[in-house]
Amino acid sequence: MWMNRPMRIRDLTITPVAFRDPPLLNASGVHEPWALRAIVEIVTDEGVTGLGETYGDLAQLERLHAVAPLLTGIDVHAHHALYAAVAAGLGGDVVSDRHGLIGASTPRKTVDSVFSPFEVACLDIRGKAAGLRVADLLGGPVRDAVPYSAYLFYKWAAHPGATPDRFGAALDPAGIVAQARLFIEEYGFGSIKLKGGVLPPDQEIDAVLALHDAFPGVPLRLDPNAAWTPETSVRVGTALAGVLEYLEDPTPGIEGMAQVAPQVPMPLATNMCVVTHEHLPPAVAQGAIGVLLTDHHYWGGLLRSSHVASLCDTFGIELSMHSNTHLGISLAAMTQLAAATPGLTHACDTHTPWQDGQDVVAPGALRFVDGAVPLPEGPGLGVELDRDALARMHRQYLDCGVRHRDDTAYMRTFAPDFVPKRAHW
Ligand code: GKR
Ligand code: MG
Repeated sequence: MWMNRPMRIRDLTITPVAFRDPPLLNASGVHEPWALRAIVEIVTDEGVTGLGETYGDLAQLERLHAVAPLLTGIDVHAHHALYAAVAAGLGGDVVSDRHGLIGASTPRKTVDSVFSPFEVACLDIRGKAAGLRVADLLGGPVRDAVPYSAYLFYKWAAHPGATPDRFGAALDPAGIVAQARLFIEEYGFGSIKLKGGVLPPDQEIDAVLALHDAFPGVPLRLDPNAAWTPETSVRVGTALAGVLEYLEDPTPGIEGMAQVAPQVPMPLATNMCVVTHEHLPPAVAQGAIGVLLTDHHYWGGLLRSSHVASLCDTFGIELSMHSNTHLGISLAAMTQLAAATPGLTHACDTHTPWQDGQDVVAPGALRFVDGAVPLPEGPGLGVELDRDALARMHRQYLDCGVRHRDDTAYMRTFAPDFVPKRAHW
C-alpha cells in the first residue's frame, strides 16, 4: 500500500566559519587572510541531519536567518514548497557581493543563492533516509570520480607582515609553472586553470605558453575575470590558438563576449555573464558562450543546476563547474552533482588545495586520486561534520573581524590607488 512519509524540518542551524586563505591575486584585488563560509545544518522530526554550505558574508547570513524560520515544518521532499518559502521570505531582495567575480546580482539569483544550502541539506537527508547517494537522487552517477583542475593564482609569498605560506610567490611564468608542478605532484590534476586579469595580458600569455611547454597535452584555461576589452581578448585568444581548452570571461557582458567569440579559435566560457536564468536566452541568441561554468551555490542548489545542465545540452553549450573558496561540504555537493551530470565534460574548478587541509568535514570521505574526487562511499553527501573543527572555525570567525569578502578594500590597504581591472586592458 502506498504511504506518504514526510520528513519535516524541525531545526535549522547556521554557523559562520572563518579559515586561513593565502594572498591570491585577481582582477578585484587580493584574497584576505580569512575566508568566510556559512555551514547549514537541518534536523528533521525523525532526527535525521543534513548539511549545506554557502557564502559567509554578513548579507548572506542575514538572508539565511530571515528565511530559516519559514522552513520549519516543511517536508524535505517538497523542493518547490521550500523554494517558494525562501522566495517569499526574501520578497525581491537583492544581495550583491563586494568582489564582482561572479557577475551581476538579481532578485532570482539572490533567491537561488539563499535556497541552495537548504536544498543541499534536504537532499543530504533524503539520501541518508533512503540509503542512497545524492548523485543517485539526481539521476544516478555517470562517473565514479569527478576530475578537477589545478587552479593556479598569481600570489604573493605571504600576506604582508605574515610568515610566508608553503605555496611561495608566483608572479612570473616560472612561479606559475612551479605552482602547477606542486599541485600536480600533490593531487595528480590532469588540467590547469590560471586565474588572470592580474598582470598585463602579454605576461599572462607568456605564463600560459610556459605551462604549455612544461605540461604538453594538458588542457589549459585562462580566466581574467573580464579584465580585458574585446580587442585585447581577441588578441590574447589569437596568440593562444591551439593552446587553450577555453578562454573564460575575457571581457565583460554578453554583448562583449558575443563580439569576441567568433574572432577567437577556442570556445569562450563564463561564470560572470550568464549567472542566472534570464541571462541564458540572450547569451544563446548572440552566440556569446560555448561553455557554462555552473555553480550550485548561485544556480539554486543541485536539482536546479541539473535542470540548467539540461538547458545547456539543448542549446549546445558545454559544461564546466565554477568554484569560489569553499570547504568539504561544498566539495561533496559539487562532486555529487558533477558525477550525475552527463554533459559535464570539462574538469571542474576547486579552490580546495588552497585550504591546505583546513575543513569542517571529518577526514577520510573526500580525497583526490589522479586529480579526481571519487564519489564518497556513504549515503547522502557522504560527509560528516567534524564538530571540533566547526567550533574552532566558528571561534576564528568571531575573532577575525572579517564580515564580508572584499578583495578590493584589502588590496587598497597596501596599494591605495588600486582600481579593479574590469576591462582595464
Ligand atoms: O577566488 O579569486 C577568486 C576567484 O577569482 C573566484 O572568486 C572567481 O569567482 O574563480 C572564480 C572564477 O572562475 O571567476
Ligand atoms: Mg571564472
